[in-house]
Amino acid sequence: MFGRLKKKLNEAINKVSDTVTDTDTAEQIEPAEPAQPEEQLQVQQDTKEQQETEQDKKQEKPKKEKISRSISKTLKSAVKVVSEKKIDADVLSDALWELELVLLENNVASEMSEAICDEIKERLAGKSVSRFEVKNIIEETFKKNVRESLEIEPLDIYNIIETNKEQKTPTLIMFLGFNGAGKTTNLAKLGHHLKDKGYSCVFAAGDTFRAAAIHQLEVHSETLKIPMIKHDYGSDAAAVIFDAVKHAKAKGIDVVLADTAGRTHMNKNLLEELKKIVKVNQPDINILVVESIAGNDIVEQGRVFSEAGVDGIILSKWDVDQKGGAALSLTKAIGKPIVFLGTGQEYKDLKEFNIEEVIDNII
Ligand SMILES: Nc1nc2c(ncn2[C@@H]2O[C@H](COP(=O)(O)OP(=O)(O)OP(=O)(O)O)[C@@H](O)[C@H]2O)c(=O)[nH]1
Ligand SMILES: [Mg+2]
Repeated sequence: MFGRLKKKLNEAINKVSDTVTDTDTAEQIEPAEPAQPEEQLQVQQDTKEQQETEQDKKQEKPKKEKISRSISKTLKSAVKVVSEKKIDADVLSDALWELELVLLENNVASEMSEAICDEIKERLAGKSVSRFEVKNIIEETFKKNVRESLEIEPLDIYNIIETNKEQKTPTLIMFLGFNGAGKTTNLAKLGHHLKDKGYSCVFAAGDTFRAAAIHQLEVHSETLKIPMIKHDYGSDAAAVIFDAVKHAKAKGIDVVLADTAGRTHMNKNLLEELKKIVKVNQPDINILVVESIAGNDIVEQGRVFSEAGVDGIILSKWDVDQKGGAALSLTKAIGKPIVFLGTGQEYKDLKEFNIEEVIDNII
């Protein structure tokens, strides 16, 4: 995940850095001195020279000291000459245009790509900065924007479960999403995860639509030793989930994990059915499962399923190395947090989402 974006981003950073190759010398000579705009540098230099000359007049310095001072002066002016090499606005524009294309190709939403490039331009154009600083500024700007897009109020599943437990009510977590997104598999993984944390669970076989869907969940139920409530194929999904919640209340089970049929925005009936399931059962948490490999489609999926209500996202198939920017665009588009990453096909392959880890993965 993000492998290609990372590679391209580094290529773009190198390209912009190449416009300031000469400033490498400045870094070697005086790495600690922050680069400054030309005028500012000149003013500072002049003031310093004035002060030094006045000081010289006041005190008669020994000859040796004067020599070392002149060496230091020569070094300083060398630094000044090389760090005065400004970044050419046109060259920078070209490089940033390429960076923007790379971001777009990787499904980073156009508003975010534009914002990143505009900010980099503002911070670099016409400035005298070292190659090292160019790299830092580009990385910083990118990370800042990614962090902002992912920093949405988190969904604390465990807190919701605990609060409901205090009121002796089960927590209903319902899985929504496109056909084949990974709903059933990640539902089973979450069941395994919650059981590991000491919560009791029951599955609700709410996909009464697709042939073999009930059987698929039943296999997970048997393997994980988590009970399951099911009706027949073709029956009312809202009623199955309702029964599972009733069962959980009667047995003091902490969490109901409800599967639903995969559906697309093309299928109005199935979307209406989903809204009905939500209305009847009022889930505590609706989890939208989207494939991280689905590209920008997931933004559209997010918007459609938001009509039924989405509280959090599971990004499935994170282990399949593909374009990653769409995930950032999705959270920004629907304003809901990514809660877990699906990282494989085994029960253990569910990872709590960590912003900093994802950011470090990109750059
Ligand atoms: N590599 C990988 N495969 C996954 C992941 N999550 C699910 N899958 C696979 O994706 C395929 C579809 O998963 P399901 O859980 O059946 O998807 P679904 O959304 O329930 O599908 P429908 O019920 O048909 O809409 C299966 O082969 C899963 O093993 C994941 O995180 N990584
Ligand atoms: Mg399914």
